[in-house]
Amino acid sequence: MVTEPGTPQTQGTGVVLASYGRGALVQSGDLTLRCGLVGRKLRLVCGDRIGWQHATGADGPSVESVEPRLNVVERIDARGRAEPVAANIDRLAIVIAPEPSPDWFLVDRYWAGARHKDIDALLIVNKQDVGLASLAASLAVYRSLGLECLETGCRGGIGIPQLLAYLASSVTLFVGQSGVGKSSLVNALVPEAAAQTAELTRDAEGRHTTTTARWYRLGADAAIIDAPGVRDFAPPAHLVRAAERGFVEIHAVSVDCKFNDCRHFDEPGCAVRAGVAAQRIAARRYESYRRLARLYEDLA
Ligand SMILES: Nc1nc2c(ncn2[C@@H]2O[C@H](COP(=O)(O)OP(=O)(O)OP(=O)(O)O)[C@@H](O)[C@H]2O)c(=O)[nH]1
Ligand SMILES: [Mg+2]
Ligand SMILES: [Zn+2]
Repeated sequence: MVTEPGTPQTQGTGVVLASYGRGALVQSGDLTLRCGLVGRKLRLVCGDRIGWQHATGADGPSVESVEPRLNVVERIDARGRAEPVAANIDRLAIVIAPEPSPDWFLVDRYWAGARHKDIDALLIVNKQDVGLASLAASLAVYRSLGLECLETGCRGGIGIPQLLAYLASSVTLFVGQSGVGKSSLVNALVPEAAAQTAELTRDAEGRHTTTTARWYRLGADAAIIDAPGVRDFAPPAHLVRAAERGFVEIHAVSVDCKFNDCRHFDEPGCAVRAGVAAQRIAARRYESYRRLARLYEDLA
């Protein structure tokens, strides 16, 4: 694009920092623009790559086009409908903490969702200053399954340089229960972020909280997206097989099940249940698998 010296830039490309109903906050080079949308069909989500234009006589810049998405991470709302959270993600960082105590089923669902979309996953274990002893046994299971686990503490900056190095050259979406410290981590990683943490925004009941996904640039070619504490998150496909694929250890032994279409519930000759009985597969992970598989059956 060519702009004459002195004239304001009238068009360009950029990334959606945050999406609102009929508008979006866009980063285009060094410009941060509040854009309207052209056309009624355009639906944007945080992380979208877009083209914008400021037409002569128009009130302000508008988003004109969206590049095809590499992927989109969705949550399932109360009515079972998929709602996009963010697009063009390289990695899902699942954040947990000793307080609020982890919902391991939710962790399993996030990880299964990432696997399903071929997105890298990372477990961030925050609030190290509070003490992580209560989580050690569960973390050992995830580490043995090959899930990277990094320990951090926003109080005292523990593990922040290591996390920063890990997140280089990629776009990472932070997810996890409300109050685990996602926004606090974003502020520790990107000092100018001013992400809204519990101290800054309190809802009617005096709690926190982040309400929309927000993109933050992390050096030249990396970014992190702070998402609201998503209580309900599900991988996309409504298939039992999809649930299975999300669990590395279950998927690995399923080839030895007697039936090809074994759901690993109560079928005879099931290698997965044999693995659980022999404690090669953690019973709690198997329970997560069953809950997710049943959820898929209910949605189908
Ligand atoms: N002790 C301790 N407290 C922390 C740490 N990180 C965050 N907190 C506190 O945990 C509370 C919640 O932090 P937030 O960053 O708002 O949590 P969040 O995950 O963004 O929450 P939602 O936006 O509601 O999803 C705040 O009171 C933080 O100060 C930490 O490493 N140690
Ligand atoms: Mg937050
Ligand atoms: Zn089976």
